[in-house]
Amino acid sequence: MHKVVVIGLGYVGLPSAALISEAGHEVLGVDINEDLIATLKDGRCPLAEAEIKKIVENSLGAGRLKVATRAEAADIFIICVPTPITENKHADLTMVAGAIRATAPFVKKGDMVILESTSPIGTTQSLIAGALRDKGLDPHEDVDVCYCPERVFPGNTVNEILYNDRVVGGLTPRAAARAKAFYESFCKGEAIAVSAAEAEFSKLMENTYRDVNIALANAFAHVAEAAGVDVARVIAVANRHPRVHVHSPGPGVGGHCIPVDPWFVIEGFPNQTQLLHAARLINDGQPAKLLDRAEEWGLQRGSMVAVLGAAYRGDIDDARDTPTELLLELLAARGYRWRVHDPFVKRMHTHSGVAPNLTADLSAAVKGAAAMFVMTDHAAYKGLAPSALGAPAPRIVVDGR
Ligand code: SAJ
Repeated sequence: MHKVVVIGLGYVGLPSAALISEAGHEVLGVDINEDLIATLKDGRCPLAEAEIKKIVENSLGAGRLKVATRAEAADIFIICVPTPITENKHADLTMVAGAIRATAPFVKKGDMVILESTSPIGTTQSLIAGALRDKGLDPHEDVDVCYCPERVFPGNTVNEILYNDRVVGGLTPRAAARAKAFYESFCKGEAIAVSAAEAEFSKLMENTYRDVNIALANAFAHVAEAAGVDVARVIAVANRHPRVHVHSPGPGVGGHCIPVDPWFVIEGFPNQTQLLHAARLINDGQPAKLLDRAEEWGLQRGSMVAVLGAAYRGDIDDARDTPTELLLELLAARGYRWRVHDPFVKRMHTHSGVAPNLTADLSAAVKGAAAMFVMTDHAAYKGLAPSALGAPAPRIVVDGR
């Protein structure tokens, strides 16, 4: 059993810390957010996902998981902080740099340091190993340094941490083997040992694969529209081929990963990534297609529109980098007024500062709207009859899903 410090108690770090503690390790969760630490010290989990709440509150209540705003000595350190992109699509690694700077003073000879945050290829070597070297530790000899990406699907986090296979990348084979043994002590999936750079690339490859496939589906939808055929029917028959799996066209891709991670590859390798770049532009261009379509159908600028769905995908409360935000920016730029309905999302941060005007009342959102845009595949929107809107249906309905 090990003493483990988990730095960054977000959607991934917090449930991971709880699951590691459930497996019998002694765990300290660390976060710079004092309000969060106060809430957790109170025994409460601020994340809404039911399974996360259950496991976190259990391990806090039983005293297996402790939390603090500062790290302390341990054998294993795991960094799970956000890695966003800047407005100019550059990887913003300030939180990883801050986390390793704050942690390095507690790392001693014989410890293992693991980065889980999605990062550009080479980050473990440059940032993590670099910070340890600055503290006088040899990252190849004195400490085992690893990159082990999280791969969880929000909404099913606990299951995916437990049952997904893990990629464990070491700066040295010894480090990878040690990480493999550690992950297999609390995960039921297999941990596959590779190099740190291979593990960094595999994470970016997985999410880029999804982005490019969704862009392909969106491109097929544009072709189908121009050809006058129903793209959903064509995809359904194409997918009867045993080796074809066309994804679903939609209003674009959201979340903290898929619209972000391909940029980490593009930034590092601009000459090798024309396809990746094109996919990003196609997916981010989807909200404009929807609004252009409504305007072709006669939507007048200045009018009120209803936007159904803030979450980036169905039946979750997560609105990070949602395509709805891109639509709102366009609505603002073209002089519209809007209301956004979502049954789950209570707060929505927008990069541009555009107000989301959120409501959980569907009839209030739709009342007096000249058009309605369906942006999220919430189950509640499926087969929604005009009579269920609680207000006269808008004349123009654009279903992005
Ligand atoms: N979407 C489509 N069409 C599709 C599938 C998805 O338009 O056919 C849209 C969704 O509506 C959403 C966006 O794409 O807006 C992204 O959704 P997603 O289903 O790809 O899932 P995420 O972003 O919640 O989680 C992904 C997962 N990665 C892969 O499936 C390769 C997850 O396993 C990762 O752990 C997660 O990113 C992450 O944290 O990196």
